[in-house]
Amino acid sequence: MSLFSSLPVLLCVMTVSFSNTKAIEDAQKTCPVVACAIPVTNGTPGRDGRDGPKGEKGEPGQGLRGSQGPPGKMGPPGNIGNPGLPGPRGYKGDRGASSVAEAKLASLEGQIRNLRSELDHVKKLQTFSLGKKSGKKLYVTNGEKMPFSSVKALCTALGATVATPKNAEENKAIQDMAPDTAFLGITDEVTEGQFMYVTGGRLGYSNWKKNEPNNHGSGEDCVLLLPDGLWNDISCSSSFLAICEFPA
Ligand SMILES: [Ca+2]
Ligand SMILES: [Ca+2]
Repeated sequence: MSLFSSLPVLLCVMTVSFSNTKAIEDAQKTCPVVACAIPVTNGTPGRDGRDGPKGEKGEPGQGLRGSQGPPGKMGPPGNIGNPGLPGPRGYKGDRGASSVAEAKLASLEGQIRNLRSELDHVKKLQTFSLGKKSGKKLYVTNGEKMPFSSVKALCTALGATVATPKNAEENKAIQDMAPDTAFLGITDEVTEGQFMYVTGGRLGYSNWKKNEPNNHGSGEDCVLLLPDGLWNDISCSSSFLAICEFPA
């Protein structure tokens, strides 16, 4: 190769050494390609580049749908639901045994009303003929004399109590109806000297005779109503008139 044939290459190298973009472009324009390019053969392919970014999700495929699988296992039972609304009202039933019983009950109630009315009437007659009424009490005697324990048992069996005056008016009422000396429902059997009602409670009224109660002799724990209305403590085992007291 002669010196002249290599001259354009040298000129190009010198031009490029200016390191100026404009100069490079001019040099490329002015330099014949044939003179600037050094003939080379193609190299081997480079390595594969890096994987690109993940693409967008594609459309569902158009392939055939698989057959349906077997049913899954039964799940756990759910919670108990709220009660439902009440059902519609049913038709009226036939007259049953209860209505018959109701009719009998109504009949019995009527009979009870009649009996009460008759009983009230009898009580009024009894009050008039047998006893003396004071306030809300009715005093009745069978005219018999007996120990205090028997008087108490008799009155209890009748649903009554031994006559017990709680004030002067009641004391007078018992005195007026009693044909003889009678036991009162008062004793000091529990504590000597402390007289109490046999139905319970301490005395709220008393009408003792002078020098009584004296707990005379072997002891006197019961109370006697004398014909003059005064009281005297007496032996409970002695026998006196029984008078019972009923609520009117
Ligand atoms: Ca006594
Ligand atoms: Ca006495």
